[in-house]
Amino acid sequence: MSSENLISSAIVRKFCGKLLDGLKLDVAIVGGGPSALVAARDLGKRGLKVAIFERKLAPGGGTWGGGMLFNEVVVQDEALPILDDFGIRHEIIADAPGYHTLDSVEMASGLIFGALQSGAKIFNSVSVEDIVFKDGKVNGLVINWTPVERLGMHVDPLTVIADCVLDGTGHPSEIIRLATDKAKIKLDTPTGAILGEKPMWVDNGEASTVANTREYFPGLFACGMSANNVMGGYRMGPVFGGMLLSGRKIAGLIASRCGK
Ligand code: 48F
Repeated sequence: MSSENLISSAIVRKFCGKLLDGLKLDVAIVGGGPSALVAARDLGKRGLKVAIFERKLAPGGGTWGGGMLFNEVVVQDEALPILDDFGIRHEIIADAPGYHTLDSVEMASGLIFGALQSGAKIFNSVSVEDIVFKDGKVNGLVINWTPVERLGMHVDPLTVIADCVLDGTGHPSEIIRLATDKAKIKLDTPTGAILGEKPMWVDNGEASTVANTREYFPGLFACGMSANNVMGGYRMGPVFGGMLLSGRKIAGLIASRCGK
């Protein structure tokens, strides 16, 4: 066999094995932002079969660009143990007690690396376009290649079955939106619907991100900005402690749901 052929067949075989294994999961996570990456790592470490489906080529969500493309972000004291678990460096801000800066590229790459090293899989350039909904429960995801989605090609998708689905899609809460629009489910919110994100209020937004991180319908969970959008929390901009703590909280909730 030629080198060209050996290389190509190795990639195809390896990827197909990974995809086959990813078609039935304990936890299917949509979106690879910071909250989802922390959740994936914590769940992977607990031995759960978990995969992230991320629309973009590069996972990491809103972490890469820092604040307005100044590639530094801020976290609070409470989130430092999570950064330390991933081996991501941070620096105290002398004149802002309780706050620390870190390089946003180190954060994005560190979170991705940590999630993968825990055993979680990441399928990038894959968009989730629908949910599997059977017997009154969310049972999984409907996936397709992002280029297929972007080009509007008429190509049928594949499905992933999962015990738990985590919406980590950020501000739009895409999966919970699909569930309310198409499956007509009532969420565990005061109105049964998505309340919608409020404008910026840093301290309030950070606290509500963690408080709003939970299960909103049997088998359907939300973390990060998605949770905040569902429960009408405030936004907070380039401070990321709440996102990291949200990922850790949801992993704990899902793991106890799965008996791990
Ligand atoms: O928004 P995002 O970074 O998620 P997050 O964990 O973090 C929010 C912060 O980055 C920032 C903030 C912090 O203060 O406010 O915004 O809530 O990442 C969400 C990821 O989900 C992907 C999207 O490409 C992004 O990388 N995504 C969204 N919808 C889909 C999706 C979908 N339908 N299928 C696959 N991926």
